Amino acid sequence: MIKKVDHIGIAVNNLQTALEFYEGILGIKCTGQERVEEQKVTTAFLPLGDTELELLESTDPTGPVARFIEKRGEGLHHIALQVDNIEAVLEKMKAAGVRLLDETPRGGAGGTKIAFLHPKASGGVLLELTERP
Ligand code: CMX
Repeated sequence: MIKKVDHIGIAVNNLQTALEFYEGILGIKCTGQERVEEQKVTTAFLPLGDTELELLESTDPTGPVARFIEKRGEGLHHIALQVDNIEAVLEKMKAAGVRLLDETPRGGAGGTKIAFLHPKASGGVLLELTERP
């Protein structure tokens, strides 16, 4: 059902400052940035091996990343798991009684379809399901 870790999301106050470390010091090349209105974030993608890091800067103080940073500070925000058929996976989870934040997929960066599970369902880690186009 799950193919691999698609990406790891890291909430940051400022993308440029974070990139000075991730690109400048670690040398992981950023291949693009995208503003995702629905999630109230701008993301920067840093492919790394078979997966990637996704830096997330909030574009709105009411958005999920802004609220996360306000409560917990910058840090690991979510792990995204890649699936082939997100609707089928969501149906299976619904049938199993898993607590979902999204019962139907939403639009994510790069034309992906995404859906989140509640962190209480998965050992305190916010999990995202991602289906790539
Ligand atoms: N990781 C782990 N736990 C988290 C969390 C996170 N990122 N965010 C919140 N929590 C925990 C809180 O600590 C809290 O736990 P306790 O009850 O033990 O204190 C619980 O989840 C509920 O959190 P809350 O603060 O009451 O609720 P919020 O209003 O902050 O909402 C969440 C939290 C996860 C439901 C909300 O952020 C959400 O719907 N997220 C999904 C969308 C999203 O995160 N989008 C940004 C990324 C977009 C992208 O990748 O493109």
